[in-house]
Amino acid sequence: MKRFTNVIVRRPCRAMTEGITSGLYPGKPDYALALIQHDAYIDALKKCQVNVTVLPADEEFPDSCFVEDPAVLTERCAIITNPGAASRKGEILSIKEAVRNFYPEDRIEQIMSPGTLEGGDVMMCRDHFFVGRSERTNEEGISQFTRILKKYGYSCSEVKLEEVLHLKTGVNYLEQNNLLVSGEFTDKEEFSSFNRYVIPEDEAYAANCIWVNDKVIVPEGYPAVLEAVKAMGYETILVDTSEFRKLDGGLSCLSLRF
Ligand code: CIR
Repeated sequence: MKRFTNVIVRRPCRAMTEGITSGLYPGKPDYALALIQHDAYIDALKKCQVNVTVLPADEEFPDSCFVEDPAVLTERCAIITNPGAASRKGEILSIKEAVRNFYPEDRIEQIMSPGTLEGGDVMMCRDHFFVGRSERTNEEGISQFTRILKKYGYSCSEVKLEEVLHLKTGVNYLEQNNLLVSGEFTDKEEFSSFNRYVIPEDEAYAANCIWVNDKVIVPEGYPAVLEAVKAMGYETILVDTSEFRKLDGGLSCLSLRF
């Protein structure tokens, strides 16, 4: 099944070494290696029948390669977010410019202050969106987001986060009702109707896999998750994300898929 036609990514900038990190995965990113890994990520996406738009690095914003956070792109509208992290708020200007190439002006919506929302907290399951209430996404942001989605015929429900950075740090939808769940999301009632694969604790990072047109991109180094995704019947592509992981970034964070 082909759901996505386009993908937007942004090249990592040198300043990524100063990006936000929880320190969960220690070390400073190696910039040269990050560029090589980013190239491999783009190659993987190109194998998934999508057109990849590569935005130039933006040195002003260390975390700007994580393009998933400043926008949520759907089939019917684009929503420019208001990131909860102060150092990331300015990322919305250039992402809006990029989004204008794909959506008419009257279909570009915006989350306004005091509402905050980051795309990493948004998980799209067909016409329903789960949104994480996190340290980056607040109640007001969620209520604006819900109102916007409703206008376009989508529904939305909130998931409270206790431990992880973003919703998709710990749970990801692989279509066909298949869900990867880890940690605090394992027993959540709101996901009980999905076919859930529970990620082993020592592979928690790999809960963040991405489905792109029937292929699943899996981070390198997580054999149990790789086997599980294959057993679900998906063709898999491995990408090493070690340098982005040091900034709490995963596969989904590095692209907007629409
Ligand atoms: C941040 O803390 O904002 C970045 N270092 C990582 C963002 C990861 N994005 C995502 O999960 N969608």
